[in-house]
Amino acid sequence: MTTRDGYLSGSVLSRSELRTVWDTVDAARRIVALTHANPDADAIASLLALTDLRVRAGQEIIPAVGDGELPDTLRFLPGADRLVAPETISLQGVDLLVMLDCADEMRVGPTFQQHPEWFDGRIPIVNIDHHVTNTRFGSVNLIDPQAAATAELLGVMLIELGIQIEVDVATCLLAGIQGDTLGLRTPSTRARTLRLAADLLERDADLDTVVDNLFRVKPFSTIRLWGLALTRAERLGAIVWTEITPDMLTSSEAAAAEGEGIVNFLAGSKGSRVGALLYRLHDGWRVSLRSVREDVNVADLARLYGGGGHPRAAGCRLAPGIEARDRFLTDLAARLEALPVHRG
Ligand SMILES: [Mn+2]
Repeated sequence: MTTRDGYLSGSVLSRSELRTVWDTVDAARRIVALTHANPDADAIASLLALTDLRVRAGQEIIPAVGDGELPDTLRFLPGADRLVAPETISLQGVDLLVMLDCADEMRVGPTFQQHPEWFDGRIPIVNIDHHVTNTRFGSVNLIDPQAAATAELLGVMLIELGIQIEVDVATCLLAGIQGDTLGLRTPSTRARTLRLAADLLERDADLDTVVDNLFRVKPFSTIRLWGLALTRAERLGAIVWTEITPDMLTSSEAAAAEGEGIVNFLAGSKGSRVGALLYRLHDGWRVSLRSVREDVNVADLARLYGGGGHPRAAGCRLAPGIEARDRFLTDLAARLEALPVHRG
């Protein structure tokens, strides 16, 4: 238990607000809980944590992912077998929707397209999220942009309200936090995030399994693909780049998604300002750009080539051919050369 001031000092949250949200959930007879399409660890973990809590409380709860997908890498999460295919859900008797980690209703993807009537206000919606862009679409909203993860927000709520956190819930919440903070390393990781992680460990959260599944364990095909891609890495001015070709995927027996982390690795190359990974596709190139530097905004750069994204992670598409690739890299290198350098 916490002997500090608690999690709410300096927070946008108040205990009465947390109480209102939890009472609303508690009072429901039948809940459908939803999270966004293309779910990440935070989305699934938050959904499964809430589900476990409500099942233990004897409540009926139907958890689903907006596109029905559960990535293989997240099957280790306790309670993953409770997820229901969204197309099988009937709202008969459902008196509350709980939406987790969704900045807006559209983030549930196919479920929103197929069932706009679920979100027209007839069934109250509890909206629990940490995105600064959240549209507050719920009838009850619990939004904390200071939370590094929706799982952090849930954990703060449970501890502040004195609700018992069993080991499976602790493991889920820790996984959500670890996922959204890339292992407690992003700038969104605050003192509260670390304190909560410690509190979850005290409740026997399985850190080893979480870290293994999110960060350490990978198929051998991934290692072979990384080897092929890293062997080809080159520097051009302030860019460190490489490519992934269909041949490389065939010889490593990897899926293209297994190469996603390579570009982050390249971006950490000392003295470089941008990491670039170019996927050769049949109709052109898909480019991922990353920077770890304050003086480079890759979203601005990507927009020059018809793409977009975030300041640290962005992407664009290029026409097919080696010439298009080299023209892009030369142009990008020249633009970086022209960008003022400042440390930080
Ligand atoms: Mn999240």
